[in-house]
Amino acid sequence: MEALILELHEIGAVKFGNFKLKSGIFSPVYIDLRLIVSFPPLLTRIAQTLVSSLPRSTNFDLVCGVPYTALPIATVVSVANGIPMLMRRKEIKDYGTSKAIEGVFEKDQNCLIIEDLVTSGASVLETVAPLRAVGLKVTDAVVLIDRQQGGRENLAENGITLHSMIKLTDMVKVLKQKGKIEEEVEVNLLKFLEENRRVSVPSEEKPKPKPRVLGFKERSELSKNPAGKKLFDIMLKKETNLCLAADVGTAAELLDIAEKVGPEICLLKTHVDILPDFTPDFGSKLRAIADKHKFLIFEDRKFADIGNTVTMQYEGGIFTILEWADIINAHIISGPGIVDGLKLKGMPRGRGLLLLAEMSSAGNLATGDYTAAAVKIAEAHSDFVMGFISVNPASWKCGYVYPSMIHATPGVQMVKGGDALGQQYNTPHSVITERGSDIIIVGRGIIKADNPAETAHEYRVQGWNAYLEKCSQ
Ligand code: 5BU
Repeated sequence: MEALILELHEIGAVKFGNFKLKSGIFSPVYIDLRLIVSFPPLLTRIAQTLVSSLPRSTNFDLVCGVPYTALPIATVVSVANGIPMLMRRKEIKDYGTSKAIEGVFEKDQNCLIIEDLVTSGASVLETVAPLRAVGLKVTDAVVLIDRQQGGRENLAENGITLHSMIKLTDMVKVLKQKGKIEEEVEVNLLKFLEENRRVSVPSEEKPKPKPRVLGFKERSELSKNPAGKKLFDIMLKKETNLCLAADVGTAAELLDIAEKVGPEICLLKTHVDILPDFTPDFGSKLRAIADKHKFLIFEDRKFADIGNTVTMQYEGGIFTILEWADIINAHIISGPGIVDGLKLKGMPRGRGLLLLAEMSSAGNLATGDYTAAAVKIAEAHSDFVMGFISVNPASWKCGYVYPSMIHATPGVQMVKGGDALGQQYNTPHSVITERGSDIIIVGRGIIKADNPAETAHEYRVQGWNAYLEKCSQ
């Protein structure tokens, strides 16, 4: 053991000074065992000694290392002794199998916990909980170094016997004897241990994991709707989450601005019923521009009628929206039949639907239970519903948990404010980061600007940077 202590000191795994520990207390010694992966013979020796130091009566079928530092130790223990290993995920995926424990096991098998260093025992308990939750028995934990600060007692209270190879006091004694540290350091450390005999396990045993922000790439894979997938892919490829609300006076102006702003946007939103010069070839002309600049077309028709009527409104009339719009939207006021109706026509054409879960205008009624109902309907029709018109999805109690859905937000300008008719504006940064949206829909902020293309570029940069910031959090 003496040789091992000296070697750990030699490689710099034991440092003396003033260090803040995970538990929040300051310590005159810091032990960093992450280094041992760089010293294979040492790692092998540690793994061998760990198992041989256990009392014969210790009974286990499996081993599981506490992530991350003890993972290589557990792996070597497993391989050297032919004992199967399990891995506990620190971050549980929200896709795939979403398993907390990886590996093969049977209920009631005994699992030995392997840890590098124990202070309060909190990390060991974080690993024990999911193992016990899947039906495994955990009665013993073995640790390379016990800091003697309550870990043994805290674990015992949870039915776990702690076996340690090296106790901190022994380590300090050896280092002092071998002239590696001054007497003052030893005295200081023993005093510290005396004063911090019991570091309690934080009452919140496990810090609540912050939901990880998935990027558009992962979310594209989750989307079940072809238009949704396409939009995620365009956003990523073009690096833009800007949608232009092209509320201009004529179809000619619309095609003109689409051409100019096209390179900056992922989506162009229309209200075709405001165009006095609309002609049947409008759709194909806009489609050509969309294909050239790689953006999708969203007709903000806000269907609201019963299923049967919307099928006709979608496909027929003079606008023949189904022909040229990749995406449409709908209120849910009439119930889920509206989605069935639109889906009947849109699905075979690979179209997508955004449900109006919220609106941007002051005093609107799309809140609370109404928003929750929209989410429920979307869930039930995720093959056709690709997302929502939303204003503050981060606040949804019903669950902002649908990474497969795209959240597009109108009411966006560079400064917070509103217009004289109830429109309310938030900034691109706030919409994407604080409010949890994906796409900023900007109308007058761009079309009324002196240079719409340049202004669109500014919105694009702000929107995209906010997305990158969100992903890096
Ligand atoms: P603005 O010029 O950026 O205010 O235009 C906003 C656009 O978004 C406009 O076309 C509206 O019809 C559209 N919109 C909205 O403002 N608020 C909503 O809740 C919905 C759509 Br839904």
